[in-house]
Amino acid sequence: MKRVITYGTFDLLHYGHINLLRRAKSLGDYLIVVLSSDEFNWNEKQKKCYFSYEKRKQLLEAIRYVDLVIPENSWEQKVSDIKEYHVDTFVMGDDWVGKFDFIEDETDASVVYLPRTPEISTSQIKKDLEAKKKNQGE
Ligand code: C2G
Repeated sequence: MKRVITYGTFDLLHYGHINLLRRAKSLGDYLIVVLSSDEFNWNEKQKKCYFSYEKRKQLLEAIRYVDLVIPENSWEQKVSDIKEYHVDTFVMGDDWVGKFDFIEDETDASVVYLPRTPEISTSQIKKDLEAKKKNQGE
């Protein structure tokens, strides 16, 4: 069984995330999503999530490509996660290109960066909602 792992906040979940998860799963048979905890998001990424960890986990677990969701509590857990779960392939969107190459030196896993889905992001969604609200107000 080929195991794939990926990391992220996945809030607000959108089709860019789904594209990433679908392609990640296509690289193996079992996809582990390591989901950033609320504390990790706030302390390390200054991201205030719209949905709590539990709600984001519930959403991800409903996605056909996802087999397991576990928490991400630190930047440093990737090597131990990969070893603990016998992961063959580590996948991230290419906005992270180069940032995790060390994983190939420290584990048996290969590192794959997949092209991001252009034009969609959580900040874009929030901007569009703000603009719509403003237009309706006028
Ligand atoms: N993504 C994508 N296309 C988008 C938006 C996101 O392919 N339009 C990908 C990102 O490249 C990432 C994944 O979806 O691989 C999750 O994105 P985020 O939730 O923004 O995750 P991030 O904040 O990058 O956290 O330790 C690693 C971090 O936890 C990654």
